[in-house]
Amino acid sequence: MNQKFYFFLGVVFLLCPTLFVSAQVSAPNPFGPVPSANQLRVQQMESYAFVHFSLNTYTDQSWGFGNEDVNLFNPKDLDCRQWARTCKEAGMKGVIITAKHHCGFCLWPSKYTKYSVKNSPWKNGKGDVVKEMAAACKEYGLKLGIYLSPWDRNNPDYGKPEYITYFRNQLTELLTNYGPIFEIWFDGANGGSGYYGGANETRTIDRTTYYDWKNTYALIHKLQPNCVIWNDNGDRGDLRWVGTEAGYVGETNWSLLNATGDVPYDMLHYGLENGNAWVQAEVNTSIRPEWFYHPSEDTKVKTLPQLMDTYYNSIGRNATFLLNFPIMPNGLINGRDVEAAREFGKAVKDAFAVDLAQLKKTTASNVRGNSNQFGAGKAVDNNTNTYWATDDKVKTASLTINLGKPTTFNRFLAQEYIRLGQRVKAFKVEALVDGSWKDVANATTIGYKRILRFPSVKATKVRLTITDSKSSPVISNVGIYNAQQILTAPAVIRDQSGKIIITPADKESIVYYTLDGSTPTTHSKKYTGPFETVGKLEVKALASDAATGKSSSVMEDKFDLPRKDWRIVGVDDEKANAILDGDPTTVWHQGKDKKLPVDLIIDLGKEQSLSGFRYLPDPGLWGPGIITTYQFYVSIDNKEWKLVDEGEFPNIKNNPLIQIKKFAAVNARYIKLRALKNTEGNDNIGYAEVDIITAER
Ligand code: FUL
Repeated sequence: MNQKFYFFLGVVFLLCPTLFVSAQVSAPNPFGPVPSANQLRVQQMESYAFVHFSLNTYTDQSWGFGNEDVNLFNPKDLDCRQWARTCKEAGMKGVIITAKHHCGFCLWPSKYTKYSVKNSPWKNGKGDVVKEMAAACKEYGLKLGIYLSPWDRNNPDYGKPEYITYFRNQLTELLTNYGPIFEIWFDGANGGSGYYGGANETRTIDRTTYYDWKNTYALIHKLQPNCVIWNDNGDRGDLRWVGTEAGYVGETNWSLLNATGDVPYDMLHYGLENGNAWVQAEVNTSIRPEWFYHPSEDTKVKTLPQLMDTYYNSIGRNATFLLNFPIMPNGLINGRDVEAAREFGKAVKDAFAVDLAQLKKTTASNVRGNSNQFGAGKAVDNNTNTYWATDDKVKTASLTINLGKPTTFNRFLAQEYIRLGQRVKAFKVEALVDGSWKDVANATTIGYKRILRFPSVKATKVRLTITDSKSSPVISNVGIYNAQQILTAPAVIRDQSGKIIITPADKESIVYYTLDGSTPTTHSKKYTGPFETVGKLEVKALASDAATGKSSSVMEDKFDLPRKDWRIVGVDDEKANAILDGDPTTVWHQGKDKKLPVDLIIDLGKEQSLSGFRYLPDPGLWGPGIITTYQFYVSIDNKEWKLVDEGEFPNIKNNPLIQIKKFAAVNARYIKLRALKNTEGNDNIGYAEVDIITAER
């Protein structure tokens, strides 16, 4: 080699020392548990759908008892392609179908039971919904998942060892005949009353041991090596439930748990910072209040702001998002749900269409070994396989993105390179506004993805500072967005006296409403404050932004007679009126001295014709004292009581919705809601609201 060449090498060496150092810098070692390839694949899917369809669809129930007639199942227009199209338009990457819900009815012609589509009138018993779903998924490029309820209220062997063979036989059918399955879902509701082949009894099992999960998992791994397991039966799967079906996970969300031991609610919700197993969070919720289709919920389809909130509170908090679509008796998703899904898919796309940080000049307070390979630019290079990393000992560090000119934004997104573990414990975002740094947001964990929302800021630079981390931070992506504002529909309540109170989410917007069932517009009556009403009532309201003229979706609510003259009997606690104030967020719990059965007696002030009641439980996560088994009595004189209804509130623990129970019309002045059992197995009984349904005269 000649001298010139050595001279050239020397110059390069002097000018670009980092080039030479970088060759020797090794990547950070993984820290703590890391996701498996299957877990990572599902986390990267971000959102996927549920479809709930079974005999419940035809009986207007949430949980079937197991004795419902198979002849009810006869969808006239079943079209799994419509379901797949809807999921696709919502931006979902897969669909999990309720192949078998708790009632035991199978949507596929299982060889092992008569209780399936093969004995229904649909397609003369020749149909297979799972097969049609699998074909539709393939056509639309979606992955297929299976919900197979371990609890089977129809099977005569449920509770005996024989049922486990049956359960595994069904699992084998589903995991062999329908192509690749990305996720299998084992619901936690297990054991209790049921038909059980005619026994009509209550059967109790230990859900942690009865199913012999170890061998069931081995079967799944053998048949579908790429399938993840969701299991809420005290046994760890690949993903965890987040402790609520309301559509959010904790703001702090570790993808970790311990491999063994109990998982209390708070751990489901927040994960476990120092857990020894990777069990990522999956937020499951329905596009309507309930999982199965109920015509009464046609006006309760989640609005765009509600769906966007769920998006930010799941995907934006390091979880995957599982959104349910109930199927109607005709075999289709209702048009309102289709529209909501479409709007949602579009709004997410629009919000994240332009990443203002991408390829912008970015610097960092520390770069691993000063190597370009781990430089600040790797966080804005639109490639989540590369990352900004710091030296091993560094636990606080910052990254500054130069936007070049004053730029308006209201979202900040960050991602850790989780193949090396979840590390960040706390971080903040600041913006350089008119030459000085201003705090924009503070948060805790990042994980696979974290998105922060805040009021619009106009700044030239943005700084992410990791303020605390379990190990040196490894950030694969940072994004800055200016998402469109979406107006939220107002909340409507009717207080005890009968006053209607309408509250817009944004105090500056104007509310318009109607009381005659018509759809409100900006020409309808303007809301100027609470107003008195009498009798049964339907209120529809929207919020409108004066500046842009844009309107929210419409909030609709129906109210029975006002509860003006109602009085809670035998209770000397003013707070008890929370039950009657119309406000779903105020709650009251019976005193600690009470032992089950616990009664709530209400004097309605005068005799009325009653045909049902409503119970809204305390929606809180901690010790809400939700009633699961009840009796409902009425009386003319508060002495002689008549039992008019009794039973269970299905799935009320996971989904604490308003419960509506109807009975044959009866005259009464007093009502008594008797709690026989609660969700916590103790005597704590709480209520947000109790109301009656008066009979039409
Ligand atoms: C719950 C079930 O009991 C509901 O019916 C529904 O299937 C939901 C996804 O899981 O625990």
